[in-house]
Amino acid sequence: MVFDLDLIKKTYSEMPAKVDAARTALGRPLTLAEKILYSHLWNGVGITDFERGKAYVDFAPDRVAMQDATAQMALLQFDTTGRKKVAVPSTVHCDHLIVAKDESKSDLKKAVTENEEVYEFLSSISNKYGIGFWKPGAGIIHQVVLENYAFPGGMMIGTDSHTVNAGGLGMVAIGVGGADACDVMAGLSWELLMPKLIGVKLTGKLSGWASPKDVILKVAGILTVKGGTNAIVEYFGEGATNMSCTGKGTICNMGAEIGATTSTFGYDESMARYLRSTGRADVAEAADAVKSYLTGDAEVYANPEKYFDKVIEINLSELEPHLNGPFTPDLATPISQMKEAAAKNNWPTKVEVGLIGSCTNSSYEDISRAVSLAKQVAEKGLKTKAEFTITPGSELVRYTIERDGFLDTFAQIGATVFANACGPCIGMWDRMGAEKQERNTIVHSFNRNFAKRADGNPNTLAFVASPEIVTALAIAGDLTFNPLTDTLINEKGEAVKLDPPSGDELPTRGFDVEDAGYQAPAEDGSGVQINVKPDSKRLQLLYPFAAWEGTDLKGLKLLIKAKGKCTTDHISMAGPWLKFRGHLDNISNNMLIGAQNFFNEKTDNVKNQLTGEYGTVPSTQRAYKAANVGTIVIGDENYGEGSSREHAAMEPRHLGVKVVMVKSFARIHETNLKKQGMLALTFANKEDYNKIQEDDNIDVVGLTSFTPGQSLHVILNHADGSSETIEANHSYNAQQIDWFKAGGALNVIRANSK
Ligand code: MIC
Ligand code: SF4
Repeated sequence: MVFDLDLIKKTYSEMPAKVDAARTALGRPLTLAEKILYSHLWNGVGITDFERGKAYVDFAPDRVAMQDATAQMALLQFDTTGRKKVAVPSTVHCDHLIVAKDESKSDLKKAVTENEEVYEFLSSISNKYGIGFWKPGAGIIHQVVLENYAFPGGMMIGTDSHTVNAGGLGMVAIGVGGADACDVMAGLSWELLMPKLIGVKLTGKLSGWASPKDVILKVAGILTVKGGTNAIVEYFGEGATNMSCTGKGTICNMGAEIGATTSTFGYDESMARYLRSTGRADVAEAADAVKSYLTGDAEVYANPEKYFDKVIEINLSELEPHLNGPFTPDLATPISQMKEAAAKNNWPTKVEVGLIGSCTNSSYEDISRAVSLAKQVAEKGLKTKAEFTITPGSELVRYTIERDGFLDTFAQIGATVFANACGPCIGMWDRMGAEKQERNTIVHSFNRNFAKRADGNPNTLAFVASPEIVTALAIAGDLTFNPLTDTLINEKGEAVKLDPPSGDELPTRGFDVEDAGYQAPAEDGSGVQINVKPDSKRLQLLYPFAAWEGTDLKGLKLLIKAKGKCTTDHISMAGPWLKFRGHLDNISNNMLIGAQNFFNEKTDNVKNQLTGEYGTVPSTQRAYKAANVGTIVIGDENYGEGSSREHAAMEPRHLGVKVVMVKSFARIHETNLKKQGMLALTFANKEDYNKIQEDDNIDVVGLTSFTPGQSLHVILNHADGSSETIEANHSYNAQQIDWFKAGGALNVIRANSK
């Protein structure tokens, strides 16, 4: 469907002049990322060569997207701003709250009943404020956005880290916390640290078993989970133009897994084809008219080293399929090395379940290629060894693949089709037997594989691969099966080889759908009432957080020194907790329960310094809060990696944690902490992490002269009476310091709208 065509046309009519002006001001050719950023500067921001990785810049995104698990908090915040309508086109997508258990129809029905209160709230608040609403069952936010809203050269933000998926259609699309979305919907500018630029040159052409997923699995192996932090990854080269638009989407989607601000591709014929086949020929035509502005300048791509901060080159003709995991998406193993890696690491090699789909990999192309393997099961007399599931990304895709007979073929290999929703990708998988916590292996085509992420079982080892490889491994039931070289023994005892996958980029008969699941908002929503019951367990209206006391923070108790990986899943777990995403006090009961305590290596077990007893993190923090004692959380590298969920920042804020001090932060989480009025600090010397002791009383000094670019000091008062002073860095700019002083960004907006 085409939405907001006028907005797209307006963007294109203004783009040439803005890009030309930027090129002149900077005196050099521009990358695509720069073209999009500079043409979306907030009105009044002068063009200068903003220092990458240093300068904070105000932007004017074209649109906002929110999914149900984060939209609740975003819209509860928006509701307190006093605005009548959203200032930019915005949408809400109901996808995260649907549990995958039996099959799509009954699972969806159950979700609609269980989440009625939340869906009703989201539907009516969307209706009131002019927000497009996609009902449960319509699909996963990023697929629905790609199919309906994304446009080359556009800029959007979304309350989900995989918003970056829209880079597949040439956007700069960035994942943010709800408070950022709230600002943009309220008509304010959106601030971003000017990203560094990483160029990825793709040469050659994919063939055989290799797929776009393998490009990003390889890039993740090269850059690691933090290698893309504060950078935009721009893909270019003949390999990029040779690839489908949805394949580009997959690559951009998983850019979140390397911490990249976003990833993008220049406009090309594959994008035009995708726009036309999804009913947006008008957009393709408008884009064609300004196409040189929708890709990087030729000089840039000819001499990438001169214009990007870092350049990586990948030859697609030589690319091997990869399996990344377990427990982290950057542990990349080329499929030919899996036998060795599995033996060395003692990974269980029996594949229990293969899961395809999700927002990352459920395009028509993905499914048609996977189906070409499923077909071979009957043709070659094989039997599928593992369980197999499909989570389509949208109703448009589901309806079309059903029409084209793909679902029937999958049914023949015993597949279960789950609802068009996140399901197993986000722990909403009611997997039979998971509670036994047995060590086992699964393979999936999703993007994340942190511990407990899929089924809640910490002993499930999840490997991420392309849908094709997942299907082949599910058929073989073996993690070490290499379909490029190995054979399988069929029912007749013959050794057979799987033919490489093949499929269609787009449906030859076009896409089809009966009911896409969209609800347009009321023209005038002023009369719509929003009801939040005071005794609701799922929704709670927000209260403003208290302003900064105006003094240094003295006598903070150490709540937890987290050891090693501490993602947003460790800080605010998803799965069963998703149901409390609209209720700050209830969801706070999961605060940091997944983080490992450095001192006893246990999760959810910390010392209460007031009593000397050990208890859960949330209950210990509540005890400090009741005693009016502030606390500090200490973390390791890339703290807050993963999701955009601002609950990971709001929970500590609500429960009285004052400071989070870590070796390094993931971008979105750091901003979320700042937005909620928390103090987010980093160790100036990373080794100082080792100085923090369990019984420390900690002071943060220098706050009365809190200034951008100037470090603060932290005094560690140890239990033996000694003390040490360490240096703490911060990245607050003047505006962010105002948020801290006011007790949160929302308090600043509210004060300004009075
Ligand atoms: C995820 O993939 O982790 C999620 C669930 O989509 C999150 C959003 C959330 O926590 O609600 C994300 O990536 O931002
Ligand atoms: Fe949903 Fe998973 Fe995609 Fe996040 S990554 S939006 S949980 S399907």
